[in-house]
Amino acid sequence: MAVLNICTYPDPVLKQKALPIEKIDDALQDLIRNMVDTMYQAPGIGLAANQVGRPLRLIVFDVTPKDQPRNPRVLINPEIVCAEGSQSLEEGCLSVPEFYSEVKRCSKVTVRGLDTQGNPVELEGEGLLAVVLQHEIDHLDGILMLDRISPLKRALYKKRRQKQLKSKDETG
Ligand code: GNR
Ligand code: NI
Repeated sequence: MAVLNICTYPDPVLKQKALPIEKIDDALQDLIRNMVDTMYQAPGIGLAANQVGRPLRLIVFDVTPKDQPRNPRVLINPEIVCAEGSQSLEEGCLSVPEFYSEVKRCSKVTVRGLDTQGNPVELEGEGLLAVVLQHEIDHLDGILMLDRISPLKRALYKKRRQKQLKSKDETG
């Protein structure tokens, strides 16, 4: 089991558009396992490859309630093929430390991609699952939840984060 380092704002890898995966090889299976371990250890309910410094189109997620058995899900080259309705849910992001905000998103999405064996899969999600799928696929396009809130809230967070990083730097 290996836990990877999670990149945080303003790491430039978070703004990169991730490239499609062309080969599902052992190195990729390794990355997938490590991303799943990293997600559970964080703990988080989703993780995109950009967040661990690999700009590849790969996401893992698990929205199962804590009192139920884990069900790690993996999507390679995920694409939203259908989106409808709207909902606002409070979100957090492992790459945006100490920030929570409601984000308005579609309430129902259909996503297509490949599973770990390269088989095509289609997944429909509502509620929290729909949110996580949109949040993770945003990461693959270099978009953070910060880009989906009001400019004022964003500016306030950026200022707070800069101070936080500066004080960390000073104290070592
Ligand atoms: O762990 C996470 N929780 C979460 C809660 C509400 C909406 C989205 C998320 S995703 C987040 C993990 C993360 O940063 N994934 O990219
Ligand atoms: Ni995130």
